[in-house]
Amino acid sequence: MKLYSFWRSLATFRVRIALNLKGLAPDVVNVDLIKGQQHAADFRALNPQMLIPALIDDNGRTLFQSVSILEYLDEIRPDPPLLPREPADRARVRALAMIVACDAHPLIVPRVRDYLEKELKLDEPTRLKWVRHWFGEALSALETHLRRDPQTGRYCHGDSVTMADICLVSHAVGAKFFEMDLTPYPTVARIVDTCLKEDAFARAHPLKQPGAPQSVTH
Ligand SMILES: N[C@@H](CCC(=O)N[C@@H](CS)C(=O)NCC(=O)O)C(=O)O
Repeated sequence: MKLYSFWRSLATFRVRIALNLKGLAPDVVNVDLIKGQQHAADFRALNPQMLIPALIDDNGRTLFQSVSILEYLDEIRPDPPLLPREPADRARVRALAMIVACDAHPLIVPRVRDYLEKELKLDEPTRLKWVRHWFGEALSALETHLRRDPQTGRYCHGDSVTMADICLVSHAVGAKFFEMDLTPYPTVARIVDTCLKEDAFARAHPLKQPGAPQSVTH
């Protein structure tokens, strides 16, 4: 397998966590999003959306979209499972994951921030306000869901890691990159701290990847 990755990419962070949980270690190809390498012709041919992650599987097929890749990895390597067994539980886990992957993350990615800067001419404080707003909206919704639902346990759903935790951690780590305080979201913060103590999460952390700086301030 081959993973197209960049240290800072939160969507790729999700896939790295799942790969670690499943004991898979693909070759890694760096796509430097800061240098704009996602727009290079060869990568565009691979993923017309010009986004990472992309994963080439053992049969040479190119997979894209992080949540789709998480589901794929779970299907080819069911152990440990990333989804619970019961349909309603699976729906809850997917819904928590989608708050991050479908509703929040798309609003803060480089192409959106570039558009705000270069097309709409928004200054940096205004752009930061945008990014923090959308991170906060999702954190607040996640906190409410997690705090009030008795199915929340050590992790987002019971006492096993699921794809909800993977997405939650990617979101919280991204929020920290923009210097957001997680104190108003204590359940989120507790679960994220628990996950990041685990090797599969810790090794996948953006700041542990090749080329990453020591720390990030947006
Ligand atoms: N929904 C996609 C999002 C992929 C995405 O936006 N990836 C970002 C990095 S986290 C990217 O490649 N951005 C490049 C750009 O915005 O130009 C997924 O979950 O895989």
